[in-house]
Amino acid sequence: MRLLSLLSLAAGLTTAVPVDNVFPRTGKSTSPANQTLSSTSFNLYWPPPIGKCQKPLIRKEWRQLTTTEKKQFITSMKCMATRPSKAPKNLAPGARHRYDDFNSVHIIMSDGLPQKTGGIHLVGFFFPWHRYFLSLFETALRTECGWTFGLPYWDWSQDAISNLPLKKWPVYDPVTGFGGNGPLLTPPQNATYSWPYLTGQTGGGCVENGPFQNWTINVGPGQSTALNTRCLKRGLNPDTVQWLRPERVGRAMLAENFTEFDARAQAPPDVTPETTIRMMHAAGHYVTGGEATDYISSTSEPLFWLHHAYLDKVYSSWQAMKPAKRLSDIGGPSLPLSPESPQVTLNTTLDVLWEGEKIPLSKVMDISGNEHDGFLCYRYTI
Ligand SMILES: [Cu+2]
Repeated sequence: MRLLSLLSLAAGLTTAVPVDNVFPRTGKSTSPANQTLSSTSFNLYWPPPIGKCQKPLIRKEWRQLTTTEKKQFITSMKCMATRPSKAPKNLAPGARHRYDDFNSVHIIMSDGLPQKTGGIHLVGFFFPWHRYFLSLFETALRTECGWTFGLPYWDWSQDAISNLPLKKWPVYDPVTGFGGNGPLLTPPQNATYSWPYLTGQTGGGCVENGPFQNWTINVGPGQSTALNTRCLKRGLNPDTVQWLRPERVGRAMLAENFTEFDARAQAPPDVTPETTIRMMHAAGHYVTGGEATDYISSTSEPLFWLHHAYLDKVYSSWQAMKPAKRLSDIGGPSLPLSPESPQVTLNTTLDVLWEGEKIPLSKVMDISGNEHDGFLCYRYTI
């Protein structure tokens, strides 16, 4: 019965989806004209290097890195927590190292969610803002901490159908991954700004193995950037796996316009705590649990970057299906939980504080930097 309903769901999604295409800027198509999306392996495809992005940085899935590359990446990530902070003391008094700096930008820019007065979540520029933020972190890893590739991504949809228990997921491997769970806390505890809905997490305490066992976070939780030195907490949560299945990704990929895509990937317009947690963006944080469930300082969790890189991969793949339209399609509210607030446009400003220039959103619409006078130049592996 279960299998049957799954198959019928898959059948619904594998219906041929006309993909008008493709890359009018080159006049050549590199993808099949009648591409279809399947629930388990929709074919993501990319333009060849074009225009000014001739040598894109390649962002690979975590499993595609060699063991040596995985170790190098973790070393670079940990290096960020050894380089001295450059953040202005008045804005991030607790920041001690470069990782704290990025965490502080996310914390400060998330401010306003509880009061609905601002922030980078549950707004129409959620995807572009995080895209810009990730590219700056990727640059810092490369220029300050010796990483030589693109930011890796974590395709959790592969894990979600692997039938492996969470502790066996490659990203949680203590030797070749980011390490595993913390001990179970009784009673279970939520991170400061978790939405109220959080059951099922199996840990909650400081991570007990792997490279981030002695990870030191100095800012957060929640909205504070005052000094608060602490460990990284995790509470792996198997209840969230159902919301990370490939069907969820496929459903977002089938969205006709950006606001629909955003509603399927991030949050529906009538968002509530209960609906949010079932969306793949939040579920990809909640599966790791602990600090990752803090909407404001979820950046404390190193897997933040790999999770968001995958979301960005899905977003850019969706754009690549109809680039003529989707590299300019944006919308949604400018204030969180406020559908009546002014709509986001290509001119909406993206602010990353001291980590980079304020830019119009249009500049990050195209990951190959050709449209809207962009500057990004990377692509994802399939
Ligand atoms: Cu965020």
